[in-house]
Order: sequence, then structure tokens, then C-alpha cells
Amino acid sequence: MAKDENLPLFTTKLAKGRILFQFYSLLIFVGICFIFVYRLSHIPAKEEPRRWAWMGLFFSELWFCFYWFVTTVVRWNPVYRNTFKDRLSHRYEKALPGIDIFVCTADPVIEPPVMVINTVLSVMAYDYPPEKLSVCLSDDGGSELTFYAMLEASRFSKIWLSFCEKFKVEPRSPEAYFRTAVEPLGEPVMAKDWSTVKMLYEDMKKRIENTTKLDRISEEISKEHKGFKEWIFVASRRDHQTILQILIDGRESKAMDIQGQTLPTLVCLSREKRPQYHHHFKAGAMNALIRVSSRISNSPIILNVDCDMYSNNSMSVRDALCFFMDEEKGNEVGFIQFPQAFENLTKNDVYGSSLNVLMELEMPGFDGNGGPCYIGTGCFHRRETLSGQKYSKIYKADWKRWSNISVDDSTSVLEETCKVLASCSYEENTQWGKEMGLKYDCTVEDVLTGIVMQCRGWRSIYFNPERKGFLGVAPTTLLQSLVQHKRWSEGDFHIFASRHCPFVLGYKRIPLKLQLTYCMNLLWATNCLATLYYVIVPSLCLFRGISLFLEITNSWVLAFVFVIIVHRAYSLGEFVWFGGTFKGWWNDQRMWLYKRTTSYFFGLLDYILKRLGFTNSAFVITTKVADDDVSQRYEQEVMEFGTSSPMFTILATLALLNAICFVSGLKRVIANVETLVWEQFALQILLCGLLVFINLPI
Ligand SMILES: *[C@@H]1O[C@H](CO)[C@@H](O)[C@H](O)[C@H]1NC(C)=O
Ligand SMILES: *[C@@H]1O[C@H](CO)[C@@H](O)[C@H](O)[C@H]1NC(C)=O
Ligand SMILES: CC(=O)N[C@H]1CO[C@H](CO)[C@@H](O)[C@@H]1O
Repeated sequence: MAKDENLPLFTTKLAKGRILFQFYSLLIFVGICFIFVYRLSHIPAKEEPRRWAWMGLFFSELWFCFYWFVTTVVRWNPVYRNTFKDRLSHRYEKALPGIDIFVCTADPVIEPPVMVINTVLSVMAYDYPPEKLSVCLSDDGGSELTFYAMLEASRFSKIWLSFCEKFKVEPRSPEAYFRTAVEPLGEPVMAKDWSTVKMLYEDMKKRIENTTKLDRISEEISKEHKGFKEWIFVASRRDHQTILQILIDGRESKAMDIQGQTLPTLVCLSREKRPQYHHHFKAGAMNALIRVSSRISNSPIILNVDCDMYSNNSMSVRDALCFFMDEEKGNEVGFIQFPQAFENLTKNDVYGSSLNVLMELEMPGFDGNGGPCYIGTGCFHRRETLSGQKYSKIYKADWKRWSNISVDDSTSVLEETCKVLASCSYEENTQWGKEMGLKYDCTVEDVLTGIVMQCRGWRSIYFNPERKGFLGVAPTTLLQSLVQHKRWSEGDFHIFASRHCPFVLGYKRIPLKLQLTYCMNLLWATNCLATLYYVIVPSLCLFRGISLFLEITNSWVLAFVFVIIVHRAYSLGEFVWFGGTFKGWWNDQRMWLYKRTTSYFFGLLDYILKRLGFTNSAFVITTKVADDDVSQRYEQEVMEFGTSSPMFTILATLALLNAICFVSGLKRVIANVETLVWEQFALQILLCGLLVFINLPI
């Protein structure tokens, strides 16, 4: 027994096959050296017309090479983590800390209330002492409908939580559970409860959907709770007072489910919004939640999830605590990031949104190089890191310190005192949004906040269990996917070009390899230049009859062919290894091209325009629900273009351009078969042909 006391709560394993990867990197490196030797020794003379086009190509290749180097650094040393939850509960079951869970929603149309409450119910049902959990929903839409759904959910939770507890069901989002689980006909006791609970859930869902469809709350419903009176004073979703209702007050175990078990605290918050104040989107909501929860429960650990990401594993909280509470390494851990996984993916994943390689390889690589970035959802934080504290060697977590919340105030007094914390003017002349809480003024506030935390000395951990902790909904049209990437790439580049750039802020604070690792994402936007060049100029030159590459009979060609083939073969191997298919990989390549030529391009353009003071930041939420038609096409893996957009204009123009150049190039070659023109143009035609082929869906 005594020996067991000293065992760690988690282990870290290095990835297998690193030698193989290092060998592959060496091969590519040698290939690249050959290419550069060729390039440098064959610069066209000054009077040649193709000199500038040729130089451009050379610079693009330099860029690709740099980016390849960055991605190699990322992959060099991935680590995988494992937790021992039995040791945790053996040592600390009585002393587990409280957990505050934040769920953010912003729009009742894009993020339907039924989806929101499923997420809320799934996190309320964590396998954890309920009196230590408190769930807080931030509704930035200020919607009565969401509030109504939450009220229904608070009632249904009494049944649902005891059902989960009794039969240990998984997953604990009722929607996902009843969709995936088979009826337990073999077990009469469970079967009876199962059908009752299912019926109650379906009824509730119908009531909520009915109300959502009507788009208003009926007289009878509004009599059911005092909270609805608040909406009398709501002018619009951008102009209203703070609405804060504690739907379940879990302090002192006052609230109970039908089995007499206590329930977690459940709070519904719409922070104050006024037109004259900037509300700072999700970062603003999170900061309001941090303050309000510090008054209500003040738990030392905070989990935040997006409203479309339900918990698929009721043990995730315990997993996270294994890191925070580890005696040896736990104190320096600032946050624990879980992967973003999706349940709505088709087999071949037309929009390349599975993020498999990112989540299974690149994020562990991040972790190995010094700690993953914060991706805004599915992340456990220590409260101190969010409130801006620096890590110091003498820091030691004191889990007991946190448990002294006031229990004297009645629920309504508590509500009143919390409202001030979520008012617009509260943050004036404070460090909120700057040194405290999430950072403002960036479209990827999460990544930025993560970098700053790491620079303050906190370590972050990436935990990717076999059974995913959180499951969300992936974009189902091309436009959604592209717009999402535009926002990311723009915000990422904004960080890179600001004083928060990892090389500047992180200098001597985080390891160099982590600074480089960050470049992979932060430099997404700049990728567009080299890619656009490669997609446009060689094709145009082909059209004009200017040869840019070397003749196919030249032996230097081998270096190019070698690098391209080995590099792509590796990428295919990697994709398939992490659960993809060949077709999925092909789709991913296409999305790679599309993202670089549109999302990243617009991201970069928007960044520059904003810098020059032309446009205002607009945070576009991607739609979370699809209508039937779109879903059907999505399931058949037909590309859905959504509504028209300048992005598609670019895609179509590029596709057309390449098609025309391809045809004219072929014509030129066929017309001059005997003069060996084809040797000069073979590579250009191949490149152009490949682009035409990949663009077939357009
Ligand atoms: C939903 O609305 C329809 C009519 O719009 C009504 O017939 C039905 O009874 C309602 N269902 C519930 C559960 O309220
Ligand atoms: C979600 O949880 C269920 C069990 O409840 C499991 O079978 C499934 O594999 C999980 N999904 C993912 C993507 O891990
Ligand atoms: C938003 C969306 O497309 N949801 C779909 C996710 O997948 C399930 C099952 O395939 C569908 O039922 C949902 O409509």
C-alpha cells in the first residue's frame, strides 16, 4: 500500500516510430538540398524574360521548405498521456476539488436550445460528487427560448442524473444516448426506467421545439418561473440588463433528484449588453462567467465547453484531475486541453474537417515540445491561470482553500450580488481582458490566452484518450468550413504580427521548439502567397509558352520528383495511419488547396485591411445545424457550396484558369511534337493537370 502512495497519477509515453520519422525527414532534407543546389546554380541570366517568374518560384519553394521545417519540428517528439483514475480516487476521493463548468452559447437559431441543453445535461451528469459540480450557461443571445429550455433541463436533470447514476449509462447527453444505445430488453428493471426516461425526454424535446418554432413563450409557461419577468425589460439582444437565474442551488445539498441524491448547481447567465459597450464576444462571456462563478462556487478548476460539444465520457473530470493533483508534476500544470472530435463526419470527409492528424499527431507534438495551445473548448483550467497569476516554483495547490464560499445568503440575494459582476461597466479600468481572464481584441482569443499563460510559466497538457471526452458537430458545407478557417488564420496571423508573437513574448520564457511549433498555426495565413503563386504563375507561363521548370530528361528532375513523391506518400501514410481512407486523403488535399487559396488569402487580406483601418471585426459563427437537403448531400459526400461568396469566385477562377492553360499547353506540345518542346513543359503540364484534376468537383 505504502508504495502505491508514491506512484504518479499519470504517465507520459514517447511516440513509437520516431526513428522512422527522423529517417524520412533526413531523406527529404537531402532532397531539398539538391533542389536548392540546382536552383542556385541555374538562376536565369538577367536578359531572360522568365527571370522574375523563375525567382518567384524559387521564393515559394523557400517558403514551402521553411514551413516543412516547422511541421517537422512539430512532429519530432510527440508524447501520449495516460491517467490512473483508480489511484486518484483511492487517495483523494474525499478531498476532490470543486469544478465549475462553463457552457457558452450565442444564438438560439444557429445553436438550437435542444442542442444546448444536451450539452448541459451531459456535463451535469459527470461521474463526480454532484455537490462539487456547478454548471453555468452563458447565453450571449439573451434569449428567452434558451432560458426556457434550461428551465426544462433543470427539471429533467432530476430524472436524468439518477438514471445515469443508477445504470452507469454512456454517453450522458440524452439525445446521443437514445440515438446510439439499444433498448435494454434483457434487463427488465432497466427497460422500464429506460422507456419512461426516454418518453419524458422526447416530451421535453417536443415542448422545447414547439416553443422554439413559435419563437415566443406562452402565457402559461412564463408563469412557471420568475425568471421570465426579466424579459419585460429586454429591448433587444444587444441591449439588456444582466439576467442571472440560479435554476438549481446546489449549496448545502438543498437540491435533490428523485432518488434523494444532491444535484449540481445550475446557473443561467446573460450578461448585460449595451450598444455603447463592446461586448468582446466569447472572451467577454467567459470573463463574466469567471467572475460570477467566483461568487457562487469559486471552484479551483474550470472547464469550458462550447454548447455543441457534449461530454462523451463521464470520467473526463477525473482524468483532468489526475494531472492537476499529481504530487510531483501537478503544480505547474495550468491547463489541460482535450481534443476537438466530431461525430458528424462521413467516411471520406469531403471537407477535411476531421482534424485527425492535427489531434492525433500534431497536438501530441505540441505537448512534447512544451505544451499544447488552448483551443477554446474542452479545456480544464486552474482558476489561478485564468485570473492572470504567474507560476512560481514555490506555488503549491491548496485544494482546501477554495471551499469557503458563503452559504448564508439566500439564492435570490446571491443572484442580486452576482449581477453586478456581469455588468458592462464592471470591467472599466480593470485588468480584465488584458492581464486577467481571456484576452480581448483577437478573433482567436483562446490561442492568444494560451500563449500568454505558457509565457507566465504554466505548463499545459494534451490529453487524448481513446474514448473522446467531447464530441461536437463539424461544418457541413464548404463555405462554413472555409469561413471558419478564414477566422482562425486571420486571428492566428494577428497574434504572430503582434507583441504576443511567441518569438517575442516567449523569448526565454518558452522553449524555442515550442515557439516554432506555434508557427505552424500562426503562419497559416502567409501560406496563401506561395500557394497562390504556384497555382497561378506556372499555368500562366505554360499558356504564354514560357518554361519554368527544367526539362524532364535533365537528371536534376530526380530531386524534385523524389521530394514530391516521398513527401506526399508520407502524408498519405500518416493520414491513413490515423484512421483516414485514401479518398479522405484526396479530399483533404483538395481542402488543403482550397483553404490556402481562399480562407488564408482572405484572412491575410482582412488582417492587412484592418491594419490600414478599413473594415471592422465581425465574428462569424458557423451554423451548427444543417437543413435536411444539405445533410443529405453531406452524407452522400457531394460537395455543397452553400450560398455564393467571393471565396467561390476565386476557386472557380483558379479552376478555370488552370483548365484553359492545361488545354493550351497540351495543344502547344502536340503541335510541336518533333521539336522536343514537351520535354521543357512536361512538369508544368503535369502540375497544371493535377490542379485541374483536383478541381473536378468545381
Ligand atoms: C406542439 O404544437 C402542435 C401544434 O403546433 C400541437 O399540436 C402539439 O400538441 C404540441 N406539442 C406539445 C408537446 O406541446
Ligand atoms: C463515445 O462514447 C461511446 C460510449 O458511450 C463510445 O462507444 C464511442 O466510441 C465514443 N465516441 C468516440 C468518438 O470516442
Ligand atoms: C448538424 C447535423 O448535420 N447533424 C447531423 C449529425 O449526424 C446525425 C447522424 O448522422 C444527424 O442525425 C444530424 O442531423
